[in-house]
Amino acid sequence: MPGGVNSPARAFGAVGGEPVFIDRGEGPFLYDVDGNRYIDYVLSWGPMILGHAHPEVVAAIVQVVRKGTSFGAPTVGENLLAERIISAIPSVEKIRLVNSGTEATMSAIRLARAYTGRELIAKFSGNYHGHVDSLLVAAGSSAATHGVPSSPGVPSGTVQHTLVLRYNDVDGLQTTFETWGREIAAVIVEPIAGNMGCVWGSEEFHTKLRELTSQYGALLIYDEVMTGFRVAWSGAQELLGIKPDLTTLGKIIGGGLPVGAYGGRQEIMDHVLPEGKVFQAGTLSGNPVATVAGWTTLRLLEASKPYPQLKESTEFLAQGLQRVAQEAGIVCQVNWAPGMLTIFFSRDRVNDWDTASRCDTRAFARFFWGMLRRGVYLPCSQFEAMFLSVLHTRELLEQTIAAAKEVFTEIAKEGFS
Ligand code: KE4
Repeated sequence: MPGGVNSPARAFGAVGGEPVFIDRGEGPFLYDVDGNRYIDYVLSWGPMILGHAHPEVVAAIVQVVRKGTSFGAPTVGENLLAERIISAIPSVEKIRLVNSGTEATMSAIRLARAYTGRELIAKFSGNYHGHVDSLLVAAGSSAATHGVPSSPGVPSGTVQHTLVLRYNDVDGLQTTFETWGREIAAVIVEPIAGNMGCVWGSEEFHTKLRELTSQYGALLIYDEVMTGFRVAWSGAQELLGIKPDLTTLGKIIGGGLPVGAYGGRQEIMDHVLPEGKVFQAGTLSGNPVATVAGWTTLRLLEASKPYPQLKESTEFLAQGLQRVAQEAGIVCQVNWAPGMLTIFFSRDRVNDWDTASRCDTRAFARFFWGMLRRGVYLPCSQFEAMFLSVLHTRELLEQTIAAAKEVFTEIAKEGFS
């Protein structure tokens, strides 16, 4: 397998050395094949908000899988998952389940172009929306990590219809729409970015984006693959108070199995085949095993609504990390949202790709390895977010902060600042 991985995000290219091979997960922990235990802040890049191998999720999967894995025919289970997502997110009136976040964003883009009859798409540098050709331009996540923000193999003809704007640049939005507004089919955005590291879109930015897309007849697509059911029950759109036209989802809605989704206003979604003419299909879309894992995860989240606790835990960890870095003489910026955070090795506040890309990635790599050796498993890139589960107890957060204190002290002695 290229690089020994099935997704470049897992390769330790940005931090050096060989990836750890995981044998099993249990709650907030991972255990590698040598039996070492780690506090897991990757959580499969977001899905495992309830922790690994949650007994009720496992039991639901076992019960369903005994009846067969996939039929290629309608099932009750996919309707239950669709209904629960629709009931959770007011802007989503109708939804199509797919197998990944990439399929969700790819389909949402196609739908927006068909619905508006326009071709131009706008995205933001440092935002990552999966490996869709038309969106692999100035992308974040492992595209940025491995220094290929615009990938070989993407024809120039494909990306000539993609405008790349600067995240949080309100004036840039205004200028772009004054010039191109009537030709833009959709703007796709990570409402709280995670793929350049964690960066909030400002209230002014999101308000202006919603105003301009409405004014010029472009669709607003909130890519909540990462933030959906993580930062709040109804996602970042609940925290921001903005109603997008379409929302893309993934990760948590599959509970660790392959599920993505795109949904939104019924009169837009009714253009999707077979209701409408926009083609999109998938052999395993909505399959019984993946949908029951997702449905059970959402049922448990809805029952416990752990978001106040998740916010409090993330704030506690963010403040603790910032404090011990300062005490060790290490300058860094800790950006956080409920359930996710990033330690940026930067002197400047990080609020877009330009500032994120100036981080000291060598310092990050040194910090990463120091924490790994102390049993704390972080995302292997400066341009990713750490994730918390509902099982990351205060005790585990304190252990993490103590480990960080030791590592910051170590790297300060090595000349990092
Ligand atoms: P997937 O195709 O990987 O399921 O989803 C793509 C995607 C779309 N939109 C957002 C906001 C995302 O964060 C992602 C995927 N995120 C990366 C981690 N930042 C997945 C990790 C990986 O690529 O292995």
